[in-house]
Amino acid sequence: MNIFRKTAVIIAAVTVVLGACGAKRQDGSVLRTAERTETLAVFIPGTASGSPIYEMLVSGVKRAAGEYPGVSVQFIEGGYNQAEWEGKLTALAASGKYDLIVSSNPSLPALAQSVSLKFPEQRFLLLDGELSGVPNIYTLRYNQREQAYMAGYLAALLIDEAGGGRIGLIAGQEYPAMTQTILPGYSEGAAAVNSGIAVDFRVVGNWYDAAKCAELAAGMINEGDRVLLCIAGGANEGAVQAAAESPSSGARIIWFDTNGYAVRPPYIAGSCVIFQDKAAYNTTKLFLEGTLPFGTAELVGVRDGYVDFIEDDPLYTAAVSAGVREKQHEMLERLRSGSLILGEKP
Ligand code: RBF
Repeated sequence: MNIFRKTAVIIAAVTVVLGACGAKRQDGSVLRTAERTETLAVFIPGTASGSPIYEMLVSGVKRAAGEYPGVSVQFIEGGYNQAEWEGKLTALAASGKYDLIVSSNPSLPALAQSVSLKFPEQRFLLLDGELSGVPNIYTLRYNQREQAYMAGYLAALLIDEAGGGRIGLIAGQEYPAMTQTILPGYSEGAAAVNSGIAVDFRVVGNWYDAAKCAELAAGMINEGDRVLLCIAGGANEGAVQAAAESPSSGARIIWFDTNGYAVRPPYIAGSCVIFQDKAAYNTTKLFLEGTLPFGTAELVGVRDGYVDFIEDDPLYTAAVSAGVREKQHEMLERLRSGSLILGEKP
């Protein structure tokens, strides 16, 4: 090895070792993990408890920040009055206290962009939303066509096994990701099994009212819905209660975002998950290491390890017949291997 190659190898090795210790300062020197002193705000658009997607946001950021002794995180619940969110975000930015505001919601990118007009230095890390080209905002969202397709496929398999019935989807509210991606993905998954199955779509009107959701779900079950996909945050428990109160109907719930089998066995027949805890952890760490690509919008799905269906839970095995599980597994393997490709928009 000549002297130039040797020097290059040594420089590369030193860079790798230093790089592993922490991020670079603007002058090129390296900031070690123990020296990081950022203050982060996690803005929860609603309340954390009961909403799987927000619980994962909180745990992921907590875990990342916990690896840096000097980094502090404040968790702020925005509440359910969506008209107040922009004002609350503006106050956080105006305080000048936070190096980064982390949040999760499809409506957040537009609000953050509006806040940025007054506070262009404020940086945002936004999950479950999309906006590219704004230099202080980074977004990451999930392929929810895949996530919803898995739910629809299972729902239709269960209907076929039961000898008929409708499938339902209960949403907290109507929003573009729901009407343009999740609902069509759910219908598409069901149609792949049986094109004759009708999808009954209903809206609670908020993300917390379990009593209203229970009433809605009971009505749907009475009218012949046998499988309900519930995406209504804290209101979901109402649908679970309605299914549990009508055991003779055979009604089953499909859980979205996290593993929900243990919520009420054996009424939860499927869990179509996004790994938002992992996304929140990884992206917060990238920020703390100085390498989060602000200005970009990422989309992650099954093949990236961020969307999947939980098959290895004994509660799933107990709740669903081997025949249905086998067919669901065969579809999941096609998605995981890439032989079935579902782009984000159906
Ligand atoms: N999902 C929840 O689980 N809880 C919520 O409080 C909640 N609030 C939302 C508010 C708005 C304005 C929008 C557009 C979506 C909300 N979602 C909520 C849905 C969430 O972003 C996501 O689509 C679902 O969790 C499915 O992954």
